[in-house]
Amino acid sequence: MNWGGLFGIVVLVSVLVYGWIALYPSPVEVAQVIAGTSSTPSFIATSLPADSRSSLVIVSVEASQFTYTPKVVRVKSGQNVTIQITNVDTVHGLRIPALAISGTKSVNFIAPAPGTYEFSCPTMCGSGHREMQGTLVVE
Ligand SMILES: [Cu+2]
Repeated sequence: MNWGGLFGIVVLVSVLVYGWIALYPSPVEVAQVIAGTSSTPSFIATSLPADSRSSLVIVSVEASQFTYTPKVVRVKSGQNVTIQITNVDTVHGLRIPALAISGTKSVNFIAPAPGTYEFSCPTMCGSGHREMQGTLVVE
């Protein structure tokens, strides 16, 4: 029997188990962070400045011939944004050329640097198709 090898394995397993218990987030912590109710998420690198952590934002936009409601969508830089598109009459969608994204039901993106980004309809939807424009304002 190699007692030195056995001792090494016991020490290694102990360190791994301790590390897992000490570092692994509990389901409650995960839920608090997802819900945004945790002020100090212990398992996220706490050295990150608060504003660099992306938060989930869902924005609803209605698309109809030939406009968007609302026509202006405001988000904050760094936010993880999903724009959900409700097509009222026919298939429209939303395209943001500056971000190289397009979708007919939803688009998801990390809000870029502050500024204004035009969006428009990616689907030929009728005579007023070219009028379907809006603005994403990133603050
Ligand atoms: Cu269109």
